[in-house]
Amino acid sequence: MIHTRLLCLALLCAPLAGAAQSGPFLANGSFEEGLDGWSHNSSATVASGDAAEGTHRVVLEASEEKRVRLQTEIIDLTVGRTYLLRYHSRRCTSADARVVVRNVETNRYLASGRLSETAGWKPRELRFTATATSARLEVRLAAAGVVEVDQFSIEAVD
Ligand SMILES: [Ca+2]
Repeated sequence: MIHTRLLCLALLCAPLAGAAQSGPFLANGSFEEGLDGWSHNSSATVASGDAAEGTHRVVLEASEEKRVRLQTEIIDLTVGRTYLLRYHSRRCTSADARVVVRNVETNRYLASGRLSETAGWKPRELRFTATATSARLEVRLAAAGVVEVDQFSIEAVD
């Protein structure tokens, strides 16, 4: 009898757990599929080995004349809900380098974070509250230099 009840509970709970919003909210955040799902200009390249996660990482390089932006869409957000963006970066030599989460319609920043100058991979976290059901994640170099990035992920925190 007890076993039957537990089984019924498990069957009832399983669909609810599956319906919980769990992301991944962005595609190919670790660049294991190259730059699929990301748009970029010519100075974004995928490199193999020594990645923060998996096999691949991305190297961005900006010159004095040419800024660099790598971007992807964050999807399936719930307006008003708070999210945590995690990413890894290293070897940043640009004086103006940022990770930005932007509302595309209003053009406003929802969050902005630094890129790491350390030789080893450094994890960072950015919190943002969704103001639309999608947003844009950008990695921007607005001054000459390079940076390596990998392992972007997003989870809901409330
Ligand atoms: Ca990777």
